[in-house]
Amino acid sequence: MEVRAAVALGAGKPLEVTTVKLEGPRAFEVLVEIKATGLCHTDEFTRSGADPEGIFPAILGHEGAGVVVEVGPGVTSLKPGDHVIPLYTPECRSCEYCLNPKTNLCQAIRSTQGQGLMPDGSSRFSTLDGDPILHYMGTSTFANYTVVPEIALAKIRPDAPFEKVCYIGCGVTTGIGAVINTAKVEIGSRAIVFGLGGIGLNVIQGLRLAGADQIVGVDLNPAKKEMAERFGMTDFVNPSEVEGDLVPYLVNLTKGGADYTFDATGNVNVMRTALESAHKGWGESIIIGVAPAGAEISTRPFQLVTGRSWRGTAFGGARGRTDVPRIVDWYMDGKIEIDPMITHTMPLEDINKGFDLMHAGESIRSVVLY
Ligand code: NAD
Ligand code: DAO
Ligand code: ZN
Repeated sequence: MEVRAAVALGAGKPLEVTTVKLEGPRAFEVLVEIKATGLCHTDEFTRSGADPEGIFPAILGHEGAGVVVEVGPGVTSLKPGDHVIPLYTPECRSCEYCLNPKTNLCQAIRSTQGQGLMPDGSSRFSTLDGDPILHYMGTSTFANYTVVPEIALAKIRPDAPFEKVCYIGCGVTTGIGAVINTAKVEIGSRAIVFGLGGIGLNVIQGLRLAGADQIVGVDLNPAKKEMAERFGMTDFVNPSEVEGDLVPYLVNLTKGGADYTFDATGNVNVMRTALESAHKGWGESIIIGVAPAGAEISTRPFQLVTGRSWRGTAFGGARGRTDVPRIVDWYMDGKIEIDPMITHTMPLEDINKGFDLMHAGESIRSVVLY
């Protein structure tokens, strides 16, 4: 079939909105009509060429929601008409990783997904001339139809609005999951969140959900303060207004250091500050941000010897087919908020404007509506 897609033709080039060919689903694959997709920094990381593993031409996008149109042979868990959220972290429920409760990093289709291919080693997308176009993160939601492995689709309730719950496909789950699944924050905790963008705001609402007493937000952009307060931030710190070292300032503000700190900037210097402002003896610092290629983190080992720990999280530690439908329920039940974070919507034709808004720091989330 012919579908409309925003194609990343090469590093640093604007996406080209065009018609491409999409082959139907093969065994254990599903054809999904994408109804809405968010624009995340990771798409931009790849589009811009900053991602050393970026491969082109490809159809980016990993924060979508849509409807199953057709299932390939062997698919048992989904049928046409089901509403779904594609998962860049699949959940096969049978690999060594899925069977280990300590991780969500299913490896069942890891190698082909990283090469922009379906699990059988081929692509379903091609140009009208028949030249292959690569998939991206196993999801390729910047197309109005896409083919996704069955194990990379979470079935969600049919009354959830696509244009809101698409954000659960990455940002919401990553932020809230970092708090609930990775840190396992206890009621009454003190926490610091570095970076109050699309991820950090969801860490903040995760902390509110978990019952944290103090939620400190740190951002260089003072315009982020108002929205973060709306989601539960109790204290705002702009590092450019702090005289002297930020670590002792934050340790003092949190009465000895935070129980939990979260990096949602991707800046390795911020990651160090986050670790060192965690409480001596028990503070945990969780890295969410994806640092530039080749970047390294450092601290004095004595920081760890004296009881702080440094951890990381991907997709908020969520097992997508199990956890994503629950998070959709939380949204529908009013336990979490999404609507205020979707600051812009646009048709696929204007997708590059969405990336311009991201660069200008004017959007939290832009969503493409098909
Ligand atoms: P964003 O650009 O919307 O937000 C980043 C925020 O950090 C901005 O508000 C910015 O002003 C602030 N900031 C930048 N430098 C700072 C500094 N030195 N001190 C304080 N604040 C600073 O980005 P986002 O969409 O929220 O993503 C955040 C990070 O999370 C990115 O690195 C992204 O790639 C990563 N990410 C990780 C996962 C995962 O599974 N681990 C998933 C999605 C995104
Ligand atoms: O299993 O080796 C692996 C890769 C897991 C990929 C997890 C990616 C999480 C961070 C990227 C940001 C996603 C938007
Ligand atoms: Zn698995």
